[in-house]
Amino acid sequence: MKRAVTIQDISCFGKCSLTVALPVISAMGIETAVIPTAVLSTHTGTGFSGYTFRDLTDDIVPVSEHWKKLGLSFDALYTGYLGSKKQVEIISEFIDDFSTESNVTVVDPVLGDGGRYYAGFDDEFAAEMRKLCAKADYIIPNMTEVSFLLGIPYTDTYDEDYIKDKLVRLAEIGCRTPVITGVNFGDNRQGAAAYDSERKEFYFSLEENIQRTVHGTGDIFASVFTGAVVLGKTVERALDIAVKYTVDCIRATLPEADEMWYGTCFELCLGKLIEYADE
Ligand code: PXL
Repeated sequence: MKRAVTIQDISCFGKCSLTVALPVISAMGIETAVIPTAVLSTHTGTGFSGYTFRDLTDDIVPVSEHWKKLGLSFDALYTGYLGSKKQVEIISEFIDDFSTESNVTVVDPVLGDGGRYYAGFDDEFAAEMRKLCAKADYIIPNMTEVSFLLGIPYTDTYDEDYIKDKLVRLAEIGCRTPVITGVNFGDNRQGAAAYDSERKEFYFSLEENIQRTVHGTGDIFASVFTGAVVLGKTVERALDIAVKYTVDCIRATLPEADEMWYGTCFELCLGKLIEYADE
């Protein structure tokens, strides 16, 4: 059986990070170990204020030391939302310890959305995250995160050449295959783009653009993409599966007015994900 470890926070309510990655990757038939980096009462995005935050940075090294003694190994090391610069440094060491010739490292550099940082993040934190990205085989930023990682202004208006140029610049950070999410060329499509810097090939996967923003779609996309790569899918296929599933989830959330304001109803689509992973 394939085995991944995902390292990110638990937002106890709000459907993101670990409460998405664990069910999604498990549903793809992959054992999913976790290292929770913090426990929050809710996510920090739109809709919530006054959330609690318990930092678990001090637990990461002991977990890692124990796993080293046990001789554990993983087919994927997948990081998401991380709470502090110190935590990024520690996780960077974890990646040094657990990455091998045959496994993959996926870094979702969670920094912000809509041109703005999430609460508590700034340029210094982005610089630390950029160093982590240099160690990854795959990074999965949205356009806001691309702008913070590259130190360029955020824009939501661009063409294919703009995206290709940014993908090449992201690869220059040191990551083999950058993936940009939320790509939309101003028409009725939205999706993701990737660049395999070894093969020098670009891939675009675009589906219907549903004109609603729901929280947690980045985590759904990154989890499915990671699972697909672990299952041995090509970058092109992993991109297609992750885009298709994310769109399914957004579509399934539209009628759920009670939940739409804080999260995405990915649970309603897990059955389809299993089909996509088998194709
Ligand atoms: O969805 C990314 C994410 C993960 N974890 C926490 C967050 C967010 C985005 O807002 O606040 C705690």
